[in-house]
Amino acid sequence: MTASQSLFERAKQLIPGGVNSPVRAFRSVGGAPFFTKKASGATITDADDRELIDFVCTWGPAIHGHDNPVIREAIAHALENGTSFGTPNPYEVEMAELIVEMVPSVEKVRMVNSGTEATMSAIRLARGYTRRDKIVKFSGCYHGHVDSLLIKAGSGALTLGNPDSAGIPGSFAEETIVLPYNDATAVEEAFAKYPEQIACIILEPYPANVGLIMPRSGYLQKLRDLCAQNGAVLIFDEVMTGFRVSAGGVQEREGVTPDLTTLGKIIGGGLPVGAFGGKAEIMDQLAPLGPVYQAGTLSGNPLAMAAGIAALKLLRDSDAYTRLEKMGAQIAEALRVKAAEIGLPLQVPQVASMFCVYFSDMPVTNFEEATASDTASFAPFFHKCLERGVYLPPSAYETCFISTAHEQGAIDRACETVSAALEEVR
Ligand code: HOZ
Repeated sequence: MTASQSLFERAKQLIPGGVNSPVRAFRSVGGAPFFTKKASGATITDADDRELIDFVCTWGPAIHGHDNPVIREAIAHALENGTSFGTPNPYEVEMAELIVEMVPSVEKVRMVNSGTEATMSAIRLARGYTRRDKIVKFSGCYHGHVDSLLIKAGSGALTLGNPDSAGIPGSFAEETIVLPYNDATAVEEAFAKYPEQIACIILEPYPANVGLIMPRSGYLQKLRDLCAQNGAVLIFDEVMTGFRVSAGGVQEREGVTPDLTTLGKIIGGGLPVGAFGGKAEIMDQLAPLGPVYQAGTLSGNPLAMAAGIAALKLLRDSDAYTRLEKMGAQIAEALRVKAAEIGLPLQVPQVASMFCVYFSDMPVTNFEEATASDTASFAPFFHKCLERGVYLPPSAYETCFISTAHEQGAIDRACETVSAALEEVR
């Protein structure tokens, strides 16, 4: 028995499914997960000393690769002064200044501890601000495991076949209107059907938990206009895309300004964090200024803030996005060229350092098309890559991430590997 197998056996006795987050369990690709004992740069090392080029990047946060020396130094420096204070601290102010400087729509921001907390708090704030109950989300968009948002959700919920989780009261679900992504008419109809009842529209502006879907031209601006016309709050969930597709996220790339934005992953530099921010007029509805309650013992934790500040400054003060865009384009092109050469129907959406593969002959524009793709072919592709030392997310519905630490060597090796794997699964 390998060290990973032995750890998994022990874990299964004590931890449900042996994992602390379901998508780690390899359920949809088969086999057992490996356990990671260390990670450095673009590489993770499993409990059996196997080295893998990592395209999961801790599901997004590791944009500078693992164990980046600048981030490690920032954490070590903060650690000298303590781990948690329960009072305001100077790091929180610097973090807020950086987020406001870099994310176009954010005038004020509050730190939380995860992306789930950020989206949960943002929809409460939208409801409190508008004094309305209904919310609109899109099928396949995943916003963490928030009750009202775990309906037609993506990510692990979809991977495991539970896009509508058990345990959500019917009365909660009734307040969530689920619409198809990329269909502006459906949104117009919802506003007509529920006049002055919709508090907010929340969406991943580039849905990245059902593969990776790009918005149709003009779609995001149309949502912006419809929210303005109908007095609803537009929330961009940029937990995955924030600081990933550009310094200012999708809103900067697309030139569309939401009212609120949720953030996470990269802003923690690898430590647990989340944030939500936006228009001061809305944010000032939060306690202690306003009537919308939201709190957290570890919010603004000094270690997480120090790590996140270092990560954001590295992005702001370098050519990281140019390099990431180039690496993303190279690997997507390698996949497309190989698929064309062997006559395999394959779609490879890619934006900056995010990409995915759909085994499909049609471009994928929404949840229905994503789930209609040949997801069964993903499992052998995943395992062929893993056998050759390339770790992709263990689900057809997750997005691959590249870090600045990948460099040319790792990308060249990965291009060869994914091409060889495609040939074998054809
Ligand atoms: N947002 C991540 C999935 N796309 C979270 C990973 C997890 O669920 O563990």
